[in-house]
Amino acid sequence: MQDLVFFERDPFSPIRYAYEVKGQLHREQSQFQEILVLDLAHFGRALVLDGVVQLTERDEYIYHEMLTQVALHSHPSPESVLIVGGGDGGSLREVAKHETVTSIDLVELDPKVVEVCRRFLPTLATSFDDPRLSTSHTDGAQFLKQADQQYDLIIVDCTDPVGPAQALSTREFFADSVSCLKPDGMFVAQTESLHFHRHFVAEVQRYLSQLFPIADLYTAALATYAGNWWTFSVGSKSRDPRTQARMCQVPARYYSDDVHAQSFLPGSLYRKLMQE
Ligand code: AG3
Repeated sequence: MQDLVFFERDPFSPIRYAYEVKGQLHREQSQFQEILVLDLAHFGRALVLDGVVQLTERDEYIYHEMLTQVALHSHPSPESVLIVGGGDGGSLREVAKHETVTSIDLVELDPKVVEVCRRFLPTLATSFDDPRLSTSHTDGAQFLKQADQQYDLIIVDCTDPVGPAQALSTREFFADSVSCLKPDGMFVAQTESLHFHRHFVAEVQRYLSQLFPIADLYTAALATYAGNWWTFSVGSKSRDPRTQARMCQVPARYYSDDVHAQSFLPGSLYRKLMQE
């Protein structure tokens, strides 16, 4: 019998992944996108939006811990956190580990993503009933433009910067984020791969360095996303994100004190990236 194979349709990547599939758990067309949950042979369950793999159980913890825990540990006492996107609950699960956090706003455009992930990805969707959480289903860029609140931390856990998520990597969106952060607040976003999207990463870094006193970049190696050398871009109003304000004090499988320090791009590589 022939293997069942899922071909990823990733318009933002120059290669195409083929995943061996054990079964399809769910498929629906929401108002915004096609939502698919697959059971993959090597990677566990996967969430696929409009043909692009958003996470697999195999390495989602590396992505979600790194997206959230670095900034959470660079801040001495993060209380109010905004998550833009992140409807699968993976980033929320990480933020909820911190007892200092008293309020979490999750702004996820598509309510169906939350519904589907609560049903099929229980190891990610652990914290949707957390009493500190308020969820809004609206566009993240619009939300920030109208927000009159200030956060300690803004985390952007979005899809690729094509289609609806494009608005989340513009200079305007970053500028709105600056206005919605407290004086020692921090911004962090997933910003694609250094192998395939170097110019995009450099553009984000340029905008952040124009708007924040500190802009920086760290990476993690992920098997799931084409390009693999995955980047996380930080903008900070006062604190150096390379320095932990608190030692790691939450359960984590990948993140740790030495991982924090070593995940940042060495200075020589950072300068080369910014030159071109
Ligand atoms: N965040 C998107 C990662 C980028 C996926 N891109 C790709 N496969 N080309 C995923 C949301 C997880 N919380």
